Amino acid sequence: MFRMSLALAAALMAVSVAVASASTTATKLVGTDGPGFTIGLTKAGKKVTTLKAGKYTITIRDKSNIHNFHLKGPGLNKLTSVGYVGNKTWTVTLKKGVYKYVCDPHASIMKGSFKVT
Ligand SMILES: [Cu+2]
Repeated sequence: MFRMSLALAAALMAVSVAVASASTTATKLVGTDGPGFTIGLTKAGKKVTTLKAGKYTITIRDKSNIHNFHLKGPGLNKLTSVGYVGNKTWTVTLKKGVYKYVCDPHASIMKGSFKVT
């Protein structure tokens, strides 16, 4: 009887560990600005239009020293500096609402948005 409950406890623990690690795995996104007058956010190579609320890892590829990547939305306001060129990784928690990304010096033409549900 004792053996059985121990085995059961071990099995339950294994299940809860698996669930915990699955829920903390962040979805990967890629944000790119430059080298031309373009800005975008993709998930597995596709343009992001909607996302589920949760944790995300965003790799920013800032390819130009005249552009930047600025992401704003509920509980979030992150940006690279205009002069910066290179990659940055942001770990963010996206909440329900609309998020917008722009290149600050060219916000009228370099912009995009997506909805988090
Ligand atoms: Cu720009």
